[in-house]
Amino acid sequence: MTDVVKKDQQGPVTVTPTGAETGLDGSVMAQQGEFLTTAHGARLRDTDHSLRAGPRGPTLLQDHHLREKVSHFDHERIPERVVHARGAAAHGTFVGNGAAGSISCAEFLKEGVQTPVFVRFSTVLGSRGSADLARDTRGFATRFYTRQGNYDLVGNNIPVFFIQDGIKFPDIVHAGKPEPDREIPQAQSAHDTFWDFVSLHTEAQAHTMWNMSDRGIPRSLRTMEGFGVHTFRMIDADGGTHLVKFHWKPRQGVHSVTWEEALITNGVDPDYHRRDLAESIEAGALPQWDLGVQVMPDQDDAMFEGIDVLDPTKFVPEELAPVQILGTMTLEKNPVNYFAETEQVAFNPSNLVAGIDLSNDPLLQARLFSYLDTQITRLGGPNWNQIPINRTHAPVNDNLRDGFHQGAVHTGIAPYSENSLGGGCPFVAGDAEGAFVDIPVPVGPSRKVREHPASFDDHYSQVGLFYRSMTPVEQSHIVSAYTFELSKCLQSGIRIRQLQALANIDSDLCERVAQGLGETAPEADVEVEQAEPSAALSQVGGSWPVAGRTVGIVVGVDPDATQVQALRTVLDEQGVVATIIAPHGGTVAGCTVGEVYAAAASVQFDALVVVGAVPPAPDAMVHADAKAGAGSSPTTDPRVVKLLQEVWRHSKAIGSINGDDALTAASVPTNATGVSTGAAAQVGAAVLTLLAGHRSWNRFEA
Ligand code: HDE
Repeated sequence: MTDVVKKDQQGPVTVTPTGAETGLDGSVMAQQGEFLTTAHGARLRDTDHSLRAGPRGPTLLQDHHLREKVSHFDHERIPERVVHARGAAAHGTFVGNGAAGSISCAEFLKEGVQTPVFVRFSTVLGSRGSADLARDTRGFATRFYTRQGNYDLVGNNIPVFFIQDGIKFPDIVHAGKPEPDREIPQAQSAHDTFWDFVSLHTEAQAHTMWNMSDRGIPRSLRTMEGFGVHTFRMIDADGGTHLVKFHWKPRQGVHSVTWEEALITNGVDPDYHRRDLAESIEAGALPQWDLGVQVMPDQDDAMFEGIDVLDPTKFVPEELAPVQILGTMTLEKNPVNYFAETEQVAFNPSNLVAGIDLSNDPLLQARLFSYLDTQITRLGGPNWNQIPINRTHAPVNDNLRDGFHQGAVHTGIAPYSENSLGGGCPFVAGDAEGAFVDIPVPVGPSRKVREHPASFDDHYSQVGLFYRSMTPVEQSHIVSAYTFELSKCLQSGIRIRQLQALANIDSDLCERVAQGLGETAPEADVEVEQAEPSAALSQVGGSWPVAGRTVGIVVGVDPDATQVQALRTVLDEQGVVATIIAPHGGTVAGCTVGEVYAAAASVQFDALVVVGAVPPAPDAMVHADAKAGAGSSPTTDPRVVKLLQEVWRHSKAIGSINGDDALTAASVPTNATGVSTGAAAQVGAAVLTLLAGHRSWNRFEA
């Protein structure tokens, strides 16, 4: 192979379609030899000219190379995922810590066991080319290539779901996707059909509230929590069963962007999340999550502390069941090829291993059918398990045969059980051989019905709980999000119906949104039992590692090199990624320029430090840029003014090392919260402290 796989990349492990390790280098699965060939290996002399009847004549049907090349190109696209079409993925390793011992016999959770993983993050509503910072739920799907077969934990970054029964999934997705007449809006819930659905189906209010909160616009895929959503069942070595809810806790903390940052990002860098993930892995700032479970007794009524754990619109507050950490996942390598890996990976909640089983959650039950079914169309037949990224690392002997794109060359004549002609092989396995067990749990006396249990009728108590668990600044983001989204609904009936739902959730929330919409806030029309707020839900107030966070250092043509270098050293020591922003490219103050004024966007940075004077550069269009909102100043480049104004509005840390003129030009008070001035050591230390808290939250309330 002539093309190079970069250091930060890794392809699928080379196992055969039936799971046998080949031990071969991944390059055997890629292009071979140095000559251009046809698909069947014949070397080609010319790929620039079609075969024609003379240089000015018609093209001949005989041109096998033209037909093969164009025909293959014609079929390069496969159907995008009907949901979660836009995604980004990475390879990594999960290491169990053994704490699962008393609840699950799953081998990959045992202490020190290392399991390769492939994780795909996604947005739900947008199509494959949509922007990353849509207000939406994020998919968080993890495949564990365990020695007992693939285990797929196909979760989201929000612990509750829109619907209680999988039969409603096509309805919510049809409502959330772009409206079918004009196919707009792309990747957005701010439109009539979405709010029509959620205001009519009030079970959707819980998930909608999470989406309207800062959780709907994550800062990075690295700073998202993950949730299994449904309740699952774990089986211990003695056959005891436990109900669990899965959590992924990001080591970097749970952080979001502001709505204005999301809008700017979608314009200046619609690939922001996938770029951030890939670049952090490339830079060695490896994203990590702890996997944990909330454990609940496996009782016949599936109730825990008054919460119906089979209702996927409900979550269990961590105060009621703490998250017990079972191991840690580190993402270490980027995929080599987006299509082969990130696009073709096919997750399936039915991929289970011994020690983990399902609950009766009716949403989960429908998924067990859907994922298998959808791959048959998306990946063109029943053999999608044989695509390299989907291959298990465990031996496969499944008696499944033939079908489109069969990659295995099966031997023998008896692919049926039981047989005598194949010597009885394959044999069924017992407990000692690690067989998967469908754990026998009581079903209880029942009738065949299309009904939900009465406990599914409470659509509001936890939604109010969530809102009241937020700090004031987070609550005002929620108010703004509802107001924005509902103001985009053309039908007033939908707005009013949603206000009624808000009135049932929280009267303060309802009044504030109603005021923004110019409507009258209705009174609640259902009685809701108030649940205790959960402090664990807020993203404000903690302190997190700063490694991997980004700081822009804005300089003029001739800054004080000692100060710039000193600041860089302080930041580098903590693993913070510093970028020099200068009037021109190349080198300034002995440092490579990362961004020029013309290209730098505030949303790339968690903090900004100005070093020295930053007068308008020769390419500054003072009047035009000023018109775009920057304001003109004889002392400061308008692009820098704009950067500072945005960073100020977004409550990010700002520093000045003899750069006060620029701050003044941007109307940033030098003595305000989250603004530090002085020499490099002092400003660097202050910026690091502010980064650890993510934002200067109280600036929002100012
Ligand atoms: Fe999915 N979902 N889903 N979903 N889902 C798909 O499967 C579906 C649900 C989730 O990165 C599809 O391979 C039904 C809940 C993620 O490849 C499809 C129902 C949760 C991903 C499908 C649900 C999810 C998908 C589309 C209701 C969070 C992306 C392509 C019963 C716990 C996986 C595909 C990836 C993808 C169906 C509900 C998460 C159509 C019918 C709840 C993260 O099969």
